[in-house]
Amino acid sequence: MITVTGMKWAPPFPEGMVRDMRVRWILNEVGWPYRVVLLDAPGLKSAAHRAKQPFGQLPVLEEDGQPPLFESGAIVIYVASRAERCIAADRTPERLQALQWSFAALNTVEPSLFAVAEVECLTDDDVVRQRRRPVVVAAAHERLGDLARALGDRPWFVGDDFTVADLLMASVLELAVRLDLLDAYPSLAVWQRTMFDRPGHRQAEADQRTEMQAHSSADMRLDAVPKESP
Ligand SMILES: N[C@@H](CCC(=O)N[C@@H](CS)C(=O)NCC(=O)O)C(=O)O
Repeated sequence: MITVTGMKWAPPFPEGMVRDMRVRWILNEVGWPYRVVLLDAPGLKSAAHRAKQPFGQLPVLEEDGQPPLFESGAIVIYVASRAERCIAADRTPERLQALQWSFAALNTVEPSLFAVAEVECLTDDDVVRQRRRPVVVAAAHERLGDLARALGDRPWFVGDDFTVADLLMASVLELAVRLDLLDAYPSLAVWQRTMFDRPGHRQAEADQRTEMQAHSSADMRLDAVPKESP
């Protein structure tokens, strides 16, 4: 059985967007059964978890007989490759393009959006925020404009079917949606919504939200006391 590590709770802004979403989504797409183990903050930072994820983060995918795997992009690509679904055939130009666009999502688009999120949500200093905001927003718009042009009105980033490139790009673009940056690119916004309307994503999001709503911010305090099992 496959186990995916999720987080007990997150604030409303990232709820439904925490990165185990990407793993649940690809597993739903390929139809592999899995269970989710939820960690609180002490669990995330524990030595036992760091032995699987050295940075004390999630997601991690565990499977009998395999070493634990971390990095959401690596996990998504691994599942798709092994299932031979949602990724073009091995040793074809389309496979390389699927990897190329996956890295573009995680390494080119996501950091520019994260820079905006950092200024909007994680910066306490108003002066720093006012100074940095126009710079990071302009940089994010440059990336989004380039991306919208690159996709044009095609339904998929690669070939003629849904791939990991679409899954990862749509996942990353959710940050742009929540930061009100994507409305400026109507076709990209519609594309992202279409990807998120896939049943595999809808199920993953509903599951993550349900689990998080059953927990509270107290679970994510580093001094959270482990609860006694009943
Ligand atoms: N590049 C990593 C990033 C993982 C990551 O940032 N995970 C967040 C949740 S979305 C996390 O575990 N945050 C808790 C922390 O960093 O303490 C991946 O894609 O797996």
